Amino acid sequence: MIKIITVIIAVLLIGFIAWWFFGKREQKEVDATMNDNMQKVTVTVDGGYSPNTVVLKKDVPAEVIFDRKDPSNCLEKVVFEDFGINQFLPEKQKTAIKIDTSKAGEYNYACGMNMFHGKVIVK
Ligand SMILES: [Cu+2]
Repeated sequence: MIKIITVIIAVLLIGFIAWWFFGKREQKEVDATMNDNMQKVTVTVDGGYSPNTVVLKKDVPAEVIFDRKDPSNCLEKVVFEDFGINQFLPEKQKTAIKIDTSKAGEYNYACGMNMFHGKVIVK
């Protein structure tokens, strides 16, 4: 009987963890807006990245502005491996990061510990 209860609890726990990591984060795509011949889009950093995916136009200078509201040092850095960017984001501030839009593609980024992920799509 104890074994069955243990198994049930383990399954519930695994289900909860899976939901926490994969289910909760909404996956919405947002297009950048044009402003002075530049496209800009703001990503709120608060328990993850929102919106999770931003879409940029190819060959138009672009900035992704990270608005860090989260106090945890987990999200204090944003890393774009493809661009060699490892940028510190001061808390309660907006940090603009220039993105190279010369090549179409999907570029993933993550927090410094590779726990939270977001994506920039250039097309
Ligand atoms: Cu982290």
